[in-house]
Amino acid sequence: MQVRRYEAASMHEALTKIKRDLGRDAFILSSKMLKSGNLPRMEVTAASDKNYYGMDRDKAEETGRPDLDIFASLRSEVDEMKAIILGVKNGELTELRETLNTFFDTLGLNKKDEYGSCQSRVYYHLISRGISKPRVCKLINILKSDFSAEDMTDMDSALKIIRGMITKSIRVSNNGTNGKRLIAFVGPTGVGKTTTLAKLAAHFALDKGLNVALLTADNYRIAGTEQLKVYANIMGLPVEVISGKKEFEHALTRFADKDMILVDTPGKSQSDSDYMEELRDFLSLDYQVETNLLLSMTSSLDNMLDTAARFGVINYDNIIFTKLDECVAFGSIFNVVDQVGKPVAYITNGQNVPRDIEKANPAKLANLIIGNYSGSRFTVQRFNS
Ligand SMILES: Nc1nc2c(ncn2[C@@H]2O[C@H](COP(=O)(O)OP(=O)(O)OP(=O)(O)O)[C@@H](O)[C@H]2O)c(=O)[nH]1
Ligand SMILES: [Mg+2]
Repeated sequence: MQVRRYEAASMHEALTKIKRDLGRDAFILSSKMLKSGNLPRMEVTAASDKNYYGMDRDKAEETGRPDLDIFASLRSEVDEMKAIILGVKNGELTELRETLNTFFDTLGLNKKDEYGSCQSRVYYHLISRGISKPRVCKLINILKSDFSAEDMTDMDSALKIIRGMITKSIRVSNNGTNGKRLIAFVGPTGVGKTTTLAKLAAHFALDKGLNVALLTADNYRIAGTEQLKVYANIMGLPVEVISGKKEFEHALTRFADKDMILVDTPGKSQSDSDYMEELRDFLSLDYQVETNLLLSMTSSLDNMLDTAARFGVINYDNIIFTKLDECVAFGSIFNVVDQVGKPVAYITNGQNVPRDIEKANPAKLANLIIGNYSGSRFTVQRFNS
């Protein structure tokens, strides 16, 4: 096998050179962008199963020169490796060594004692819960700096300390507790905005005895308005469909006597920038609005973070995590709140209206995030009320 390293301005240029030198059967071992200079350059390492004479291995064996071929091929590999090593600048090697050291240190692999191995088990456990690698490293580094090795005699005690750190990092907020009586629900399509609004309407109107009205800005789809009207009729609450800011303001005047007004919004792709602008304009009122962004736990972490960032233009107040009942790992909750820094208002855990909703509780969320771990066994955890 021949291994060769190429530098080129683009992948296309590199592939052309590779095909020319190593033939059509060549394959890519690695590729990376190079930092040096102003123009982007790529480094591509490729290999081919042809020998130095440009023949397939089978053919070389037929011609009776395999030893010579293997020797030539090995020499070529050594030359290529030499070129790669010489190509790495001294500073980069030091940087690489430091990065690897920090990583091994975080994992506890630099220490051969119990403390070290406990750390690595904690690391892998937290990763398995869906907490991102940088956050796991951050948690373990705090753990190491704030607690002595004696405090972390086993995995249970280390996880208990981490559970405490996560509990402290989660802020909560309950709708209406900050004095705002106008509460809006925004988020991507199908996350559970209308269902969650209905659950909270029942809680405020039926359990708390508040005078509640419902508004929906979802006038795009008949089903969107009908769904809320059905819930409003069952609960005996007034509901209005509003199409635009003027109608919104008029409805607010009409509902001036209400203790609480809950506003549903239509789900649309967050990549629709016109929609985000419309929504921002719609919610910029003389009245104070408390806005909840709903994020579904069935979404990937990248999608949740992207949604949270895009809805950032409307400066929402709280996050509501939905569909926890459909999940077994809850690390994303920590990843999102740690990155976004907004309080969590509620979590929802099922389709049943009004039952499947709970106020966010930091200790309970931290328990869910860490998962069940007792002794040396991890058991799959589902959400239980
Ligand atoms: N499993 C589960 N399903 C849920 C939960 N909340 C809502 N759903 C379901 O998710 C689906 C969509 O819910 P909706 O409330 O219509 O979602 P939406 O965000 O209003 O949707 P659009 O208005 O179309 O954007 C429905 O089938 C709900 O029953 C939850 O906590 N768990
Ligand atoms: Mg809806």
